[in-house]
Amino acid sequence: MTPLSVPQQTALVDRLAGACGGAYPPGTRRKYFISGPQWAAAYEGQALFHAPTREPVAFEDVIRHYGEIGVGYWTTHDTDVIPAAMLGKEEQWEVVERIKKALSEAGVDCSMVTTETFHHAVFAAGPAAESPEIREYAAFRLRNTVKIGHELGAGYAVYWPGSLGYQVQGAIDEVQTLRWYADGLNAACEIDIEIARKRGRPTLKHCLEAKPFEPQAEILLPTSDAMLAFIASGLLKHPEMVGLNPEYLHELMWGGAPRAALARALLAGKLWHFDINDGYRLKHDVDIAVGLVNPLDWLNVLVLLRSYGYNGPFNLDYKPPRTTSAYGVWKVSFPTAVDRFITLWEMAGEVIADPVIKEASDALKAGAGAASTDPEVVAAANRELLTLHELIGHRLFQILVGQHRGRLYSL
Ligand code: GLT
Ligand code: MN
Ligand code: MN
Repeated sequence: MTPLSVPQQTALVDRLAGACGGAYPPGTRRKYFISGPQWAAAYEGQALFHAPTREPVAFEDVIRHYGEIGVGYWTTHDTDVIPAAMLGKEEQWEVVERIKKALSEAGVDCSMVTTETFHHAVFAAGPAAESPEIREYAAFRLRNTVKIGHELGAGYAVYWPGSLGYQVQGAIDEVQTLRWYADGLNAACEIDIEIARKRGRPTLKHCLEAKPFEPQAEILLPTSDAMLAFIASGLLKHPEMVGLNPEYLHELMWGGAPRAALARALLAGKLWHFDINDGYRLKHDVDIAVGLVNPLDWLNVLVLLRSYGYNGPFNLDYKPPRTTSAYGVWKVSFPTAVDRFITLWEMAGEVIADPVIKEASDALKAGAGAASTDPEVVAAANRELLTLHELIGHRLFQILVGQHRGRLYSL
């Protein structure tokens, strides 16, 4: 092949993206409760060892692009869109008005707001540090985000307490820190109740998001299960207002099974919001797009969520790789992530309706009818039935690669 100039490269990306086929029209994409984060689309590719590879982008552009590709919901941190110095001041409401205008022009709704309690220097020791003025500032930020959320029409608030932890052992009192963290959430819930009453709106759903490592060395609430225990600890004044926003990769990072973590959240009635992405076990938070690493597991996750009627948002908490250009973010990153999600969601419907899987699952549940308490007899009676577990695994693979629809390889 001959070397390609930049305009030729763009044309090639366009042509090959088209050649992939299988893209859903924006109207189809909008039928799903899929949200696009401001921070994901505006990510410039920077990291501890990495300089940015993309230029800054304004929220108006992000919202417009989401609308164009058919992502109907938008999510943001307070400081993604409002500089920290402006928060709580009159000027913040001018920005909020600009956001409302951009959303309405793009036909996009704000579904979730979240408070950044990890980037600014004031949060060096986390949002629940010993110093009362740091905690008072954190509470102000949480309350302020709730106000902005109501103004933008959001239904959810997310909290990622990744800076709630420590670098140096023994330096903080974990019990006290968790109590202080609960005080912050209580402040957010109380102002929410007040505003919701005044505006005649429902209160927000306040969702905790766990990540097992980063940015603190040790994290006080590292998993969704730890958060369920925290919600039930008695420290929250309104535990019924607080649930979970698990992130697929964050459960995988600690070596857990995301599907099992989601099942535990469902059982507790706390699966309210879900960050969708992909990545690797026991590695850092690479935030790869959904389905690019673990498509079979993702299919199974969506079978679980469809089976148990999850109807909350799917938030594209995915960072376009540093190798993708600003053009590629909208040409490739987000549309293809959305389309893989939709495909996997529809395939999950096929799994649920699949006659082979259905008959195998029903048979497993019917058991062998061995009228005995002798384990030898019971095991022998079920011996052939249990082979169906592996057969179900094979059938799921066939559905993933389309063999159930007649895709054949003849050698
Ligand atoms: C940060 C984190 C994400 C969270 C965001 C919400 S912030 O990017 O890594 O997983 O969802 O605060
Ligand atoms: Mn996340
Ligand atoms: Mn992540």
